[in-house]
Amino acid sequence: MGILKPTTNNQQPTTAPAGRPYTLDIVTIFPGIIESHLSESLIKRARERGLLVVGLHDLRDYTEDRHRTVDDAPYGGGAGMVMKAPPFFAVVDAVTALRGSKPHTIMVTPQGQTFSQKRAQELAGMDGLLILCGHYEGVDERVRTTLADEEVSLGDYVLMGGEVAAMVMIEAISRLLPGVLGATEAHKEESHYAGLLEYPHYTRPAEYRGLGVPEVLLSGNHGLIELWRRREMLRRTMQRRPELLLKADLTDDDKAVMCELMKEKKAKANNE
Ligand code: 6GU
Repeated sequence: MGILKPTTNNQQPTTAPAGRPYTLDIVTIFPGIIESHLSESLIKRARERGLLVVGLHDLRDYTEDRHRTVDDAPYGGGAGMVMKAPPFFAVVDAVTALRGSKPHTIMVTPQGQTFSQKRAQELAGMDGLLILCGHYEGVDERVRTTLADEEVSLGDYVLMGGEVAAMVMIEAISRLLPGVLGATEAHKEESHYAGLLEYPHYTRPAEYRGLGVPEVLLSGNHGLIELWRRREMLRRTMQRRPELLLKADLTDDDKAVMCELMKEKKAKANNE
């Protein structure tokens, strides 16, 4: 498989793209794993609307031998195989020619810096991205040092290959591109909501198997509902991820609510 062309359809984009589309190039020996992910739902729609242009590149298309070999035994001996440098150099050259300049290049590897929402935001602000997925025991060091601008990991555990990690990054970045999310969802990304966990959501029925819905949500009083939601965001964040509060944008009202929540908690503990 060569380059996956951006999806074309006859529909007019519902929103005109703000500028040039974001270009996302992915290099892998398992393009099939990633292809389905790029052809569904939110990412599919972003491509159809011209917000996102995707190139999926099979590393084996850039080998020169009959067997399309991408790995070899390590110099110095030892178990396992190492992914060869030349196919990576060739594919990066091809992507550079295709896009007019070399995109910011990320190697996904458990040795990288841990991925985060903040990094996703920064990467979404670039023109595009080239993601290199590694496999086997490792990748020739010259790929990391010469081709990759950075190495990124999802966390402290080891996956079999970089494809799933790349998909996580693609999804986190794509939803932040201008126009990809609807107005309401995009609003939540803004500072008011950022940095805190979400409040609980409910929808009909109002009672199900004896389980109710908080009265305030049925009241129609939007001011009270806003206050309740903010309070529940603070409550959840305090309970589950208190360290997030250090970086969150908190108003004086928030701090007052947090004091109340702490008193509530103390009173409860005393009653038990
Ligand atoms: Cl980016 N790659 C692999 N192979 N394993 C991982 C990872 C990446 N992030 C966490 N574990």
